[in-house]
Amino acid sequence: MKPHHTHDPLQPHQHEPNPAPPTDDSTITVTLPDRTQHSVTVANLAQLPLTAIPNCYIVSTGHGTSGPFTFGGVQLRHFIEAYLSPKANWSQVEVISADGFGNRVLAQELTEPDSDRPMLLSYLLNGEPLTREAGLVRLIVPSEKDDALRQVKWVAQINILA
Ligand SMILES: Nc1nc2c(c(=O)[nH]1)N[C@H]1C(S)=C(S)[C@@H](COP(=O)(O)O)O[C@H]1N2
Ligand SMILES: [Mo]
Repeated sequence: MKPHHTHDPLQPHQHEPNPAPPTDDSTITVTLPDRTQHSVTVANLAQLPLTAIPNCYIVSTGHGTSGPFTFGGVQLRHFIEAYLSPKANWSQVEVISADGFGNRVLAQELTEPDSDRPMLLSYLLNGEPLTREAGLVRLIVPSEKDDALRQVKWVAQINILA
């Protein structure tokens, strides 16, 4: 068992933001708890219910705050429910970019009942498709207000863990 204080690269405390897409490849692969893999496109995401969240800010400790933005996309929770059977157990999901930056989201973070500002796999910025430059598909965590360490651009892997 790992000691409790082990540094988790998917829960960073600071980070120099990468300004440009890491690759030309925008493929997204979801890995399910049974280890099967499926590729996901923006068109697949667009078939799931759309949630729009206004007044989102990207707060960079290095280069200032941008926004307000309305991000639109599929709730991370709805995405996971679409890929898993209702009885499937899962405990956390890793959302990782091709540049290695990523975030770990615990199942309990997605089930807090009063959240009207849920986490999104966002592909719309102010109603327009998110450009590859801006992330193409970006994890948006509206509850994160002090920095942007969870706002993962260029999502490439979504690993749902049992
Ligand atoms: N894939 C990826 N996402 C990332 C980063 C990164 O380096 N790579 N940097 C994070 C940090 S530290 C910041 S401040 C914001 C910057 O987002 P912006 O380019 O929209 O201002 O992206 C976050 N998401
Ligand atoms: Mo940042």
